Amino acid sequence: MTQTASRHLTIVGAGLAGALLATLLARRGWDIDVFERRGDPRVEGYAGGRSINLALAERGLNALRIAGIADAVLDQAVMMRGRMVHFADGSQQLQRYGRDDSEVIWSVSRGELNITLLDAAETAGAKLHFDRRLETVDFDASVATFLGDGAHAHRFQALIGADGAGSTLRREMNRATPLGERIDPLGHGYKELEIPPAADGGFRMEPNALHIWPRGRYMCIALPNDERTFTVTLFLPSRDDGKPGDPSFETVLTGEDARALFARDFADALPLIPDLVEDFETHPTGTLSTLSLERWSLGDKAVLLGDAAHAMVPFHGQGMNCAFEDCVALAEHLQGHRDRGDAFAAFASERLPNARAIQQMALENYLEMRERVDDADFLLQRALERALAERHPERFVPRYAMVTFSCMPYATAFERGQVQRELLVEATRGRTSLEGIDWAWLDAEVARRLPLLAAQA
Ligand code: FAD
Ligand code: 8RB
Repeated sequence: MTQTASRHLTIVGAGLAGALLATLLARRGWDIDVFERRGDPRVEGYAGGRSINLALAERGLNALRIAGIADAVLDQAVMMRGRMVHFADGSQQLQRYGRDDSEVIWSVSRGELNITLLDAAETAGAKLHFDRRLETVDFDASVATFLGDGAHAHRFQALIGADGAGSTLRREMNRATPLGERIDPLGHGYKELEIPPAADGGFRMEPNALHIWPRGRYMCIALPNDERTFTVTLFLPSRDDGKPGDPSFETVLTGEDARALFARDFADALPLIPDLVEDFETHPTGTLSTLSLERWSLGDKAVLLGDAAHAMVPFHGQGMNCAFEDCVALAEHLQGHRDRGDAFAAFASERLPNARAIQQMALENYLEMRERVDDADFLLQRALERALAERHPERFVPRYAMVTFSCMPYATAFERGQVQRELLVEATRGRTSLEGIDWAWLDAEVARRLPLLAAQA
């Protein structure tokens, strides 16, 4: 399709989504400028310094394959086969995520991933401009102003907002026409701590797992880094609930408070985190919220994607994966529509319901991770879920697997997940084991309520 004179796009933000989108579009012949607030991490080192890792799953990996960089990223990744649950009594149990090593997630370093993506974008022909922070946008004049050694006016045809949860483009679009923005704070925050390598240079815990310490109203997790460290994240309620012994960021204030909390609740992790007190006091406490908008685009002038459009809580490990899926979808809509405004609108109407679905599933996964992993009813439902998935692989796929190991629309995973959960609850009600389950009835209900996956795709 020819789009003379309108093959130019300006991307705001060279984070994960911005750099990937630039690659996808530049490879298809688009003329791309990317403006990034920070310096070039390939020159200055990755801002923030600390090693932060992310879980990469099938949706993100699929997008990286399309961009031709999946192998380069996997080379630096650590495989995570399942959850390693650390119980309060010190025992541990690996709960596999998938059927075998083809169903795993990957821990990747944000800094290294961003660098791989920036190299790919440049190789594809995108022009990257660092130390350029979007400040204001005049949509009538089609001029954006960027700051960084002075003010730079940039004439644009269209702006794509990949500038993250605190998006300036979103703020500017909202000023022009309200986007129907809503921010729902979770009421829980997080703190990152580090487990260094062991004295012999190896990992101090099982490397091929995502570690979870579920403790009811709060939890810790840890992801491996390829430098043989782990990044530990402590999630706690922000406010105190008044019950003695329930920790929150209001009561766990100092590094010593944190050490006491670990000694009581995460005793096996405490000796692995030598700088716990210092880490706790020097690292900022992060806040978590869900951002939703009713509209993502402004005519043919601007569109948002990734965290700028739909920041979510982290508990499904899908923020980046979803942002990458957005990039593939937007690139396809831009190729497929003659009119750019139509492409933006079609992109938003495809992705908005899917973003809502993963945002909701991410909220639900916090409960599952922090309190349900060691609950008897939950474990029985889990056992039945595995049995049904084996009996009906073409119909019954655990929700976690639909989200993590497939690229079916999130909204479909959400809907099928509801039906499956109802079945699991009905079939296990009042039971303590799978003995005596009415398999004939269950098999018939599965066939009746869950259409064949191939038929739905
Ligand atoms: P970002 O990656 O945040 O990029 C935004 C970019 O825009 C940045 O480079 C920023 O400097 C730039 N920018 C901002 N404002 C301006 C401006 N005014 N002008 C120019 N540039 C600007 N997701 C997962 O899928 N799995 C995980 O395991 C996971 N773990 C996470 C762990 C942590 C600690 C955090 C914080 C997030 C995690 N996420 C994870 C979520 C994931 O990081 C985000 O969903 C993803 O980075 C979104 O990509 P983005 O490009 O939309 O935003
Ligand atoms: N943002 C993850 C999962 C699901 C694991 C499971 C959960 C930390 C901030 Cl909390 C979390 C998952 O259900 O067994 N997969 O990947 C990543 C997670 O947290 C990331 C590291 C994180 N994201 C602000 C902190």
